[in-house]
Amino acid sequence: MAEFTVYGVPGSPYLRSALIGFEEKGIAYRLVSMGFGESKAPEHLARHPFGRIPVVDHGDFRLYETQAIIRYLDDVSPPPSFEPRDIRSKARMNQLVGIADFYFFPKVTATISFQRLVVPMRGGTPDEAVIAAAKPDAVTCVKAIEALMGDVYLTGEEVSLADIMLIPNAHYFSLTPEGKETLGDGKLQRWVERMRRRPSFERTEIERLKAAA
Ligand SMILES: N[C@@H](CCC(=O)N[C@@H](CS)C(=O)NCC(=O)O)C(=O)O
Repeated sequence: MAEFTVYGVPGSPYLRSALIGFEEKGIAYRLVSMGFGESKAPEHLARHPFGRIPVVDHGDFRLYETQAIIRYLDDVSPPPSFEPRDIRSKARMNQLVGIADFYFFPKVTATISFQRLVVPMRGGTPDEAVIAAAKPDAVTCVKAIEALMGDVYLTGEEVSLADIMLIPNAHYFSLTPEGKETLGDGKLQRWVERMRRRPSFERTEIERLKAAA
């Protein structure tokens, strides 16, 4: 198989989902580690017109959008697949992927987790108004996911695309005071702990990615 090159900023949840996809499949990749703000530089806009990460090159084939990347990895590699065979479990997986993409990332990660974890890292003070306004959305996300998820992984006994898309976001949230309060030791928090123990999660830790860059 041609070589995979991944462009992204270590610490980004979407980059981590893509890398977990590689690690779960045991597919080798080379990470081109970018800095904050570099996603809007002309060099990166030539790769991704929306100025986002990750972007993946597989030989001369370029792909962006994390779901598309992980589904491609699934298609070019042998089973087990990231998609459950059962039709309703697959529908549930797609539903949970939608929740991760359209609700959890913009309404929880980009607000609470960003303010609590990223802003202080850059020397700033978290905006408490942004955090307070996002708390009801976070509660809705957690309750909705807990109502839909399976007992082991999100859509059954095996890791699916839904687990891979949600874990970086849910993990960041679990590190914040609001996350600890909302998740408690409930079903979603227990799933976060289960996902954290997987080698794919350990191998994509920000410190490890930075050290390898
Ligand atoms: N829909 C895109 C979203 C990717 C995305 O929002 N990535 C964030 C990092 S987690 C990003 O590129 N942020 C940089 C920016 O907005 O300038 C995907 O699935 O890949």
